Amino acid sequence: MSDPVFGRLDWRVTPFDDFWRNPTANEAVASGAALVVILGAVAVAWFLTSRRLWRPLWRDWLTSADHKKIGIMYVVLAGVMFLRAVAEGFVMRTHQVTALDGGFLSPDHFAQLFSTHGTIMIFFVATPLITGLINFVVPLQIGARDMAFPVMNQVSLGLTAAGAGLVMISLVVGQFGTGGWTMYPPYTGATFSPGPGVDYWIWAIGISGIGSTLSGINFAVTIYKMRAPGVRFLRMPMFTWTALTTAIMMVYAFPPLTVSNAMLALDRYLDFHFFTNDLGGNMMHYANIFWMFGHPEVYIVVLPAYGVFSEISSTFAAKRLYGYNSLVIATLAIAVISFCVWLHHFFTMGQGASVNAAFGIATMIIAVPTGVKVYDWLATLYEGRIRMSVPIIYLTGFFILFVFGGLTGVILANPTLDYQVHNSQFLVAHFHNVLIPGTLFGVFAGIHYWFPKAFGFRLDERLARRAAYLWFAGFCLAFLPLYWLGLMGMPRRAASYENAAFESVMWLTFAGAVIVLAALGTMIWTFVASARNRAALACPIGDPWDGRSLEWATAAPAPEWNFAATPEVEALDPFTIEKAEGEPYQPAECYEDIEVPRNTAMGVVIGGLTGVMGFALVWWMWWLAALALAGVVAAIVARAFVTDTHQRIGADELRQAHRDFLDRVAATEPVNRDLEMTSRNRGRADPEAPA
Ligand SMILES: [Cu+2]
Repeated sequence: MSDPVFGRLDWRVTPFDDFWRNPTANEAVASGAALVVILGAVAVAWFLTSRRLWRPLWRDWLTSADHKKIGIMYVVLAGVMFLRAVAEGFVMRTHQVTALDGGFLSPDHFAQLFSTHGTIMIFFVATPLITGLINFVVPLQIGARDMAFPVMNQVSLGLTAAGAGLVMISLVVGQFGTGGWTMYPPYTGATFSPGPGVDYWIWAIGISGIGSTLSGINFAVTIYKMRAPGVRFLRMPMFTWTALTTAIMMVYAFPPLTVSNAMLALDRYLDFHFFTNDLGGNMMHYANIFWMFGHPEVYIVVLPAYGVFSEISSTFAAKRLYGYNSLVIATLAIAVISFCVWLHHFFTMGQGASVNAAFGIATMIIAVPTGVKVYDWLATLYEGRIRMSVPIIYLTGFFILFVFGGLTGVILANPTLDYQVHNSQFLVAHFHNVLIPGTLFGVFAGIHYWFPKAFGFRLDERLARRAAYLWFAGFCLAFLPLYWLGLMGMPRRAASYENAAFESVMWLTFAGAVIVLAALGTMIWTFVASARNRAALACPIGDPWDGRSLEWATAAPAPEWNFAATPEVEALDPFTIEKAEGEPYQPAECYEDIEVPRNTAMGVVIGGLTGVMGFALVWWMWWLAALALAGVVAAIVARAFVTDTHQRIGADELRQAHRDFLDRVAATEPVNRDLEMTSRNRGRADPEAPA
């Protein structure tokens, strides 16, 4: 029986209590991690208070409905979660070098680590990173002022943050599930996992998954309805194309996740039997529904990275993107095929040879449009005047590593071979080998590329290069040996092993993990050092790389309204054409009054209340959950009565602001690409003739 007020929550659920009673290394790691979360929260609160930053944080960021700020907040949230997930990866590797016949972590703790690591990396790092990039970039690229639904955009962020918050709280109060990031029943049903761990996963994923569905709707409607005059579909920049495709995929892929999640919750809370092995249930249903989300999710996070690679290959080679139409078709083909292959995640679960063969072939077919893309990028770079800037270094690393990851995917797509290596380290090697170069390197390239647009200064090139090389080296050492371990027969997810031959390879991957930490440290230092040196790195005119699409035509950071007057577009690469014709930075013929959304606390309110609701449901505090849910409904109803939602900005103010900007442009010396990395680059590019 649980307590009517506190449910099953009591003082013995913290790791500190376990450490008090049983002070081993395992408990010390758990308590240490919990302490880091608490001290981190205290340090942030102290920092904000001592610098009097609460008010600006609330006014300029948390309540803002500006897509650029929401995009940046998504990336910051993902960055915080990234630190935790990388640290967990490092702890796991440290454990594995000691894991011959044991290891310093308990098997249960190790299982929690790989469950949170995977959950965080997929749902709270990769997904918010690409959501953030799309949020920031797409309205600028299509000449829009904001998203179609700015307040819903804020609510999506709030829901994502609520999910992330629940995963963080699980570190201090109770513990997380041990069923991996996929949380397969029946193991994660109430019989075998009675504690709160799986429930943390259910509510974190359920709440943030709804946020992602809403984001998908928002992006798709924005791209359909908000394009500036002349931005036809086949004039949209490639990043916008991949964003549109990803948005549609989000709308179709996240609901199955919500459904499998809700069914698992019904099994656990109300004793349903969807996924049990008795009373008519069958866990195969879970695998089916979950992977209808799970496989497309890979492409939801990879496609926008492909979009970034398309943008940077043409910008830094100063050439038109080669094979634009084929890239569009390949993007759409990947999106469609990715929904037809989910079954390759359970080849070994007994669905018969012909079904396996069909899904194996469908999986291999994805290599064709992906190959088209790689060739198009190479052809774009071919004979271009390439600048080996940081984004291009990440692109090069991607070329080298991703082809290998893709090829091992084709190997795994063959069911007969999959029978040999499934659930081995080979698989761990494969998916890190596609997701790190494919998604992470793509997002890193995108962050370096658009950073000046977001903050008005460039990142320190020398430090950023060092981080990029360290990422490449660390990745190779940390993950490529896992292929070998898998072929030697080392299973994944196992907390210990008996084969002494694994140990030396584990030391190798541990060295890789150390280099990855160094890469992460260098990356953080790049942000800090660049911010300190921002006067020398400033590029307020907004076009530091001789960019080609609309977002580079506006100031950096872009004004709240993005464009003083709605741009008109006549071709692909409109800004390059304007520069080639010698007429960039022209005053508009007429300026009109515009409306921008007013600040609102909806995102914080809905995010906060759903977070409380999730926490209450995890701990069976039914009254609190009901209260929080009622609060969500009340907030939505109350919002419907607000009529004063927009704020008018007059044409005169826009004309004046634009004129000031154009004066600054005229007073700025244009720099050519040889001087791009010097402090003379103030963001006015001296354009190269377009190829
Ligand atoms: Cu898959």
